[in-house]
Amino acid sequence: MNSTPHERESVTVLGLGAMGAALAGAFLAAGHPTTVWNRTAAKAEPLIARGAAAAASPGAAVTANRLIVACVLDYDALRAVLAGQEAALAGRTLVNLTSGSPEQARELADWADGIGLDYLDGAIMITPPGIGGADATVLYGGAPHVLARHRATLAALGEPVELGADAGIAGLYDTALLGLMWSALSGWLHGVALVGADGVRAAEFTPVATRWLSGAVAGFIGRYAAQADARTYPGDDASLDVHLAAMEHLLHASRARGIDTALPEVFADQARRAIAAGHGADSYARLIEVVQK
Ligand code: FVH
Repeated sequence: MNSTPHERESVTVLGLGAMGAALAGAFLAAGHPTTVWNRTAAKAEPLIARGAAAAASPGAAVTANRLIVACVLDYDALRAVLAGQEAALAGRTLVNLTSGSPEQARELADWADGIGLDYLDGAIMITPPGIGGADATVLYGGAPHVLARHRATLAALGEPVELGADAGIAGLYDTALLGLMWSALSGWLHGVALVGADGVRAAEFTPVATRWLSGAVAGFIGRYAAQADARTYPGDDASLDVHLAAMEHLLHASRARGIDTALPEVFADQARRAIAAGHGADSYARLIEVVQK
């Protein structure tokens, strides 16, 4: 039997920017009674029209529900919102989806612990239009029993991924994954520029690129993860010598087309340094030791 909306856990959302509004909208769509607060009150209106309750102050928002989800600009903004609410927050759960550093998350977790507030720190790995969709994942660090208690509610936002008890771990993964994303996006743009110089449209190149990334390259990463952990790098698939020769082709083709070579120079430089240190027969995973210095 389907549950009625009022059988769902109720939730407060603090912050109704692009992301906070999407979070509140996803809770409403999943049938969770939702109270919202935003510094600029007008941003609550579309959500009120969809059934959200508006809180007139952070204090009213905090006391409305046991579960509070916050998503504001940064940790300074969140601390400003929560200032003076310590007594009201005790005994509740704060799920902070504001981006920040692992250190900021750990500091906030210590503060929460000191006032008797359960705390989860989360990192949203999708943009607002994707919230609640199939590609949405949210990473969480914090006490496992707290995530277990609210998991069904938080699943309305995206697949919850539990990373462990350290409140800083989601922010750490977030920064690492964003670095991976920017590297991949810039690599794709370099490829678009390269083939584009010879008349190939981005839309023609991209299906080939995404097939390569999600299949072969994902497989390489899986193989090299085991090598990086074991600190052994057998170059039995492709040696660094082979990689560097191909990188030189990329540099040559880029220069010949007047394309910026800053990106390929980064990984060619790493490969040259590893080879100069005597590791030319090793796999690409050997470069972890260049990156780690
Ligand atoms: N948008 C995205 O794609 C990314 C995806 C990954 C996670 N991020 C993080 O989410 C946080 C919020 O991002 P956002 O996209 O919602 O940002 P804005 O639309 O700019 O909304 C900012 C909200 O923060 C409020 N705010 C700012 N300063 C204060 C303050 N001093 N006191 C109280 N609230 C404050 C702002 O309020 P207002 O300007 O509407 O009054 C908005 O509610 C962020 O950490 C991303 O990195 C999003």
